[in-house]
Amino acid sequence: MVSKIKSNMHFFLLFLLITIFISTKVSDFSFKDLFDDCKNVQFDPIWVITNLIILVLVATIYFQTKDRPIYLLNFSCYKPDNTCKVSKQRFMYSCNAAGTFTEESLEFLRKVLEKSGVGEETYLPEGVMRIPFNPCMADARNEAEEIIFGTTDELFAKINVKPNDIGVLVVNCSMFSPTPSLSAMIVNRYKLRSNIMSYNISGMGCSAGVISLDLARNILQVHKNTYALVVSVECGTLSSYTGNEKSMLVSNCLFRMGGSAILLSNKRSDKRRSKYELIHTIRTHTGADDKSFTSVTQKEDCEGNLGICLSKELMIVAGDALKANITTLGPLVLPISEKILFICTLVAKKIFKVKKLKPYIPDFKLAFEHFCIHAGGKAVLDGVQKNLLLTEWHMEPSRMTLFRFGNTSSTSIWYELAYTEAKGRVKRGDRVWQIAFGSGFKCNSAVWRALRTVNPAQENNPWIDEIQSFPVDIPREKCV
Ligand SMILES: *[C@@H]1O[C@H](CO)[C@@H](O)[C@H](O)[C@H]1NC(C)=O
Ligand SMILES: *[C@@H]1O[C@H](CO)[C@@H](O)[C@H](O)[C@H]1NC(C)=O
Ligand SMILES: *[C@@H]1O[C@H](CO)[C@@H](O)[C@H](O)[C@H]1NC(C)=O
Ligand SMILES: *[C@@H]1O[C@H](CO)[C@@H](O)[C@H](O)[C@H]1NC(C)=O
Ligand SMILES: CC(=O)N[C@H]1CO[C@H](CO)[C@@H](O)[C@@H]1O
Repeated sequence: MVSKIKSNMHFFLLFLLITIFISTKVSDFSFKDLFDDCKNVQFDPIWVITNLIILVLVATIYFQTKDRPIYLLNFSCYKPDNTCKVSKQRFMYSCNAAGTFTEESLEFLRKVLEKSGVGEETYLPEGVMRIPFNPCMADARNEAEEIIFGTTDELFAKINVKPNDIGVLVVNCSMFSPTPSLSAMIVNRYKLRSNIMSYNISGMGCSAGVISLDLARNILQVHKNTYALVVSVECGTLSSYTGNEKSMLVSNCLFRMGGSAILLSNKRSDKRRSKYELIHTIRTHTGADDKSFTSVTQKEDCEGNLGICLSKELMIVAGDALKANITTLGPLVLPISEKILFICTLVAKKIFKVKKLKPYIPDFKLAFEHFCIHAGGKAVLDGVQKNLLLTEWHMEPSRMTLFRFGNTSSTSIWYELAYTEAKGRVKRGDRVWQIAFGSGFKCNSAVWRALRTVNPAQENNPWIDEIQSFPVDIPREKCV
């Protein structure tokens, strides 16, 4: 209803202006007359005032119901300390030393690692790498603190906003929810104000980054003139698996530590100093389907070791969720020519029963310049590339993020955006599509428009020091 009123409002405003114009008694229309008339029209003051009041009223309603623009001021990604670096060799060494894995499992781990697209310089928390292996709550909390404060400190250094101005705080950490919560840790550290609206989301899987974004966006639509701080971290310390079930070993290999913090604003005056504007957030949840629901589960194996189990159907489920949401996103973002082609193919297929015709896959490269796809694993990236017909250039940020930082869960889409910036690819007006997948099964996307050309020389992000050495070649073979 509201959106209908909104879309009609433009016409209504125009209509009103025309009415006012005509009713100022410009009778026989010609430009010369108009000019003369303007000099000596007789305004009826009461009539003019009534019209003005109506105009102001309508304009107010229009601006009140219009969605507030949401700006991203700046964001930061966490770059862990060098002591946390794990090469494949060090990883295997720790697994060996842990003593809980059989020879067969170790061999399996090694194979998965080889083909995973994960490089030699990813990071794991110390709690996981320590020998002997016995992670505890204190380790997890240390890890969380280190990542959260590291990223948030960096973010505050980048932007000129007082912690006291922040009205909304969303913290998303999927596998770890201590008491007092992670959001309370942030409020305490930065002395945020007492009426802050804080949310700690957890257990939402790898797409939580976009979910927390969507939540912040909804809150910012209601509360005027505030800033929202969104922090995503992944704490793997307590969720690493020590059993020998193959389906649960996979995520051990891929998962790495990471964190990101972003600051959103709904003040119109912030447009000048912002990097991106949020255009759409779209969420799909296919959890009603049992196959989707059970595709990623945390459970105990037969020996009672807790771990995350990835089902064989994961890739199919992910493809379906993506397709569903593309169908929604397409009409919002695609240029007219692509929409017409799409409809024509559909009509040919459905009405004229042209059997051989393949469904038309719209060219999303026309709608976006940059793609940030959740780097869950190589198979996920390959699947998306095939579905969306993307080139290697478009996949580069995602593949390099997987290579350099591993599967950093909900934060990977921010490392990818940081890569794109570090490469100097972001130009004013560019559109960016962030796609995140997660357990549940969910596929969520966020669409951004760049408000300025990003100059990598002035940026500070985890890629800057080493960006010259990318892209690297990654062996192309089929894998998990
Ligand atoms: C943030 O989401 C990630 C994704 O987990 C999820 O694992 C993490 O749980 C969420 N964190 C938040 C904040 O929800
Ligand atoms: C948020 O933190 C509180 C404790 O401060 C906890 O009780 C609650 O379960 C947490 N919520 C989530 C979704 O983790
Ligand atoms: C990526 O890491 C998350 C968090 O541990 C995990 O839930 C997810 O299954 C991983 N993705 C893949 C494809 O392994
Ligand atoms: C974001 O932070 C970087 C510092 O890393 C700074 O150079 C840049 O100007 C900031 N961008 C905006 C739009 O404030
Ligand atoms: C098919 C499908 O589930 N599409 C969903 C994608 O996301 C939008 C926005 O949340 C939903 O409205 C659609 O139903």
